[in-house]
Amino acid sequence: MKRRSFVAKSGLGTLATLLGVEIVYKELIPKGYIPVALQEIDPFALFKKDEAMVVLNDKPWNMEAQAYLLNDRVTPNKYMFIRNNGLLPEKIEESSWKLKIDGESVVEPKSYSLSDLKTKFKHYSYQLTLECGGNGRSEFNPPAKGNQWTIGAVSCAEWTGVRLKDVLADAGIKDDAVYIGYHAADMHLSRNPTKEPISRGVPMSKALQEETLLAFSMNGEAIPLAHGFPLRLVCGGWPASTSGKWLHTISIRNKVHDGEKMQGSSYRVPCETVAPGEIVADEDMCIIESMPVKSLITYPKSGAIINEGKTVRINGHAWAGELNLSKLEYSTDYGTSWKTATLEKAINRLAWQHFNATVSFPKKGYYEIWARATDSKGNKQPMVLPGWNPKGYLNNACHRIAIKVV
Ligand SMILES: Nc1nc2c(c(=O)[nH]1)N[C@H]1C(S)=C(S)[C@@H](COP(=O)(O)O)O[C@H]1N2
Ligand SMILES: [Mo]
Repeated sequence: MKRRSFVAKSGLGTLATLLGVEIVYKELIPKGYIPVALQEIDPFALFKKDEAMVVLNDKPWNMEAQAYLLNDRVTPNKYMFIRNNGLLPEKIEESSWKLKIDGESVVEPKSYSLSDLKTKFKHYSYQLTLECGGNGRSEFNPPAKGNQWTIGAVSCAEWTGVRLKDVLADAGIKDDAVYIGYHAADMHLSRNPTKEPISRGVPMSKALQEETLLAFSMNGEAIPLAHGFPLRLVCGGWPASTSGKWLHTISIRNKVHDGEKMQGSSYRVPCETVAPGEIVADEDMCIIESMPVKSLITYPKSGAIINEGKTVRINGHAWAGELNLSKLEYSTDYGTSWKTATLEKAINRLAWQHFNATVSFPKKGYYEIWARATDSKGNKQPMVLPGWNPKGYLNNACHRIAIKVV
């Protein structure tokens, strides 16, 4: 995508937010005129992303990593995918930011400033895997509409904040609570203030988990704007769409949250497997909860060239939603035989687990290395595409890299 086309569509408000300055005389800018600074926007510089990240869309911004960029144990901002459903919030004032707890099932609606949250509640840090439900969508056939993610819509950063359960307990939860829903400050693409780009949530059991955070830091710093500054809900192991960015409200609901993108085929898949392309009735669709078992070979880069007789050490990560991994295997013969890699324990629950193996090849030629993870319940990644669904979610097929031995 050309740089100019990113910019033509971004608004002045977004520019002001990103640059951190007011655009003086903005009301005098002629209609249709693109300010010079907007023409020169470099999304990589703006979001502090590595230039090898791949932009899938600029309105809204969507950017993914490549496998070899995700080699760090803890994902730094520069390699973290961006998935926005709407436009970035245009004005964020940290000092006046409030988190409201409301809903049918709150005992007493309550508001907290960021400093209330930071001073009244204990802080916790966890490394949490966030994978977009649509990661891997590009491979489905018939194709699924939406961002054509390949493998790079996953991250595992360290998030610091307070536990959602501590804040909910402070406000008081009624006995009939079943779900929480988030509301956030980003804007609908139509700029219609009565519409929300996304407002999803999780059942109380997930909301009350120890690792479910109201986070104000990522990797030891303020959360970058694109990832939800100044406050974000983080629900590790679940579709990352449940981790609301730019969070201003949590509603405690007495029913399944019915916010934007909770219904229809949004973040829902057929409860039972269907044939590719089949039309699925609404009542036969189920909300995606814990993400399936998956892994990624992050070193070497696909296409690596290795000298004959040399071994190569492969590295990667594996994750399985709410579960731990029991095994990571790799194959160099298209899945005919598998060897076991060394799999480390997770640093905390819901963090991805690192693996490595030393791989050798019998002779010169083209090879592929395939990785396959198994979770603690014995579920294995499929070697090829798993169950088709209308929106192309949950593709957890084995990751494969190409190797040339010369
Ligand atoms: N407020 C808000 N929160 C949001 C989104 C959004 O568009 N707006 N996108 C969701 C989706 S679909 C995903 S996959 C993750 C992406 O998080 P990231 O951009 O920090 O990687 O944020 C989720 N939280
Ligand atoms: Mo997502």
